[in-house]
Amino acid sequence: MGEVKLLGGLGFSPYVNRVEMALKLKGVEYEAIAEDLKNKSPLLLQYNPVHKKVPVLIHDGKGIAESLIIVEYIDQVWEGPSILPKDPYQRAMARFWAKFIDEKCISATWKACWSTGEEQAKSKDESVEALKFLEDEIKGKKFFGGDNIGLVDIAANFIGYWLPIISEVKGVQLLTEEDFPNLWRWANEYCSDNFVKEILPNKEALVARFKSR
Ligand SMILES: N[C@@H](CCC(=O)N[C@@H](CS)C(=O)NCC(=O)O)C(=O)O
Repeated sequence: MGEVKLLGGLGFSPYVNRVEMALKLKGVEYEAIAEDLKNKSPLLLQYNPVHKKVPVLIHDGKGIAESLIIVEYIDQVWEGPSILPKDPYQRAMARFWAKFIDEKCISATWKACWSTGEEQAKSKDESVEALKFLEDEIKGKKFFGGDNIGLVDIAANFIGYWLPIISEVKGVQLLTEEDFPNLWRWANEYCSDNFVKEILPNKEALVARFKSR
């Protein structure tokens, strides 16, 4: 198995949560290393000099950055439940939706919560447009990965857990049961999973953090 360390593993980050979830699913033991993003450690700068962001996985002294790439690495290196589908087409589709979530959903919904005025209105429209695609994609399925949690579920953890909390703190209505019943059901299903519950940050702590921003 080798020595596994997760940089950023003791903070609040939906991206770090993705890696924690993949490690949990595979049953990989690891050391979580805290990172102060306001005063980045020499270890972070050494292992992720390009982006200087967490998460970074350090496996036997080799560093891997970017959460989705780390999740794929974990899936390939360790035995256990598959995170990506084996079928090449389904695999490509999973990557497509994970990329879509990163590029279209997270930034738009984040901006919709934290901006004001015209920028907020524009981001809200973009968020609704993007979330509608996910609403269609999850229809009739328990998880994006089918019966089990897969890459897209892990990628979408921000939508399932963090977004409803931030929306509540900021009083912005985005992912409502009325507008997105399938996505709403998925979010509840995902957050009720035993592994997911173990890695998600405590809600009260997250609320306090966002209130103090
Ligand atoms: N695309 C990256 C995003 C990671 C990211 O944005 N991490 C944040 C913490 S949530 C970070 O390290 N921010 C520090 C900075 O931007 O300087 C990934 O998927 O890993």
